[in-house]
Amino acid sequence: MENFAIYVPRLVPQKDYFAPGHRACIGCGEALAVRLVTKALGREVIISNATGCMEIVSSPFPTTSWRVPWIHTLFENASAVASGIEAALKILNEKGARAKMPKVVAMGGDGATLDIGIQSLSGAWERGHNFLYVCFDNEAYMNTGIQRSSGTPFGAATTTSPAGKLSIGQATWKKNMPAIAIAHDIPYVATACPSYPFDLMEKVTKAVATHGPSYLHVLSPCPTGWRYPTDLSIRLGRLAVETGVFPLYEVENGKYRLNFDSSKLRPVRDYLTPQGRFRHLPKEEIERIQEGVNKEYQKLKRKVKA
Ligand SMILES: Cc1ncc(C[n+]2csc(CCOP(=O)(O)OP(=O)(O)O)c2C)c(N)n1
Ligand code: SF4
Repeated sequence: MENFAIYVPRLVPQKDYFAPGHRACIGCGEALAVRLVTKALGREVIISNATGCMEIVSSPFPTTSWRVPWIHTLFENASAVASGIEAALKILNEKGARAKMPKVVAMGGDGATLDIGIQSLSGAWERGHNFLYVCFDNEAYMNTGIQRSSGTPFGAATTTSPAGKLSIGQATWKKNMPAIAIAHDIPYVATACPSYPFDLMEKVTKAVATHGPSYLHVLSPCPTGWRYPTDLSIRLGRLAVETGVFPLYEVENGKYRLNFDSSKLRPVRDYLTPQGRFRHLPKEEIERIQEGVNKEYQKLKRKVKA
């Protein structure tokens, strides 16, 4: 602990732009992710934030947790609003009104990003707007009561994909949003997790230094929706990476790099067992998930080698 006190303040900005006192659940991985992202962004930023847990817990009237300019947007237009802010700043800059351009960042949950906001995000990428989009992926629509999204993994029980005699839980495989971002040929795409804070903050810094659109997909463990004890969030994020369920990688101008590579991944069982949302899964379904993870991981490794 003493070592942390000496070294961490030298490595990490001490100032927080996401203030404590917000209403996130105890142990929320998403709130930690937002705190780390905003630390790395610093003060010179404008944030467009879609509806979802982080917006709800941070802005109960008349209070706010945001110590930077922040606008609450709808699900469907967080990227359109960020595009408009970026375009307006560009004009102001050209007219000489501002010496320095603040960074522009849009953010939302997996429902806001993979489902409802995907068209305005795709349009912004197509037009080449210079902003970072961060998806905080807790793998369901948590804020309205744990409904499944297209980011919910196969086999997870949610309130709209309940496990039972006739149902395995979520019946489809998780939508691969980073692959969709990469297919837009944008200059920077990366995955991250608050369980690896330095990796996460470095990627934020890199993404906002990129000219053009950048995308960061952050796995955000959620004790409430994933049904695990509140002190396991960091452990669960690490297990997602160590099992290959959520590989940490980045793609810079089409070049893939794995940030955490293990010659021998842990079995996915280690990641699934502590979570109540997978409690009902029989052995053969866990094996099926293991096969899916192996296949996707090998596919990623081939891209890294190419
Ligand atoms: C167009 C629209 N549909 C539905 C809602 C209701 N709603 C508010 S938050 C939310 C869930 C958000 O899920 P996600 O984006 O994954 O963020 P999380 O709460 O999980 O962080 C829903 C469905 C809404 N506000 N707007
Ligand atoms: S429901 Fe999950 S993501 Fe939302 S505030 Fe609670 S722990 Fe965080």
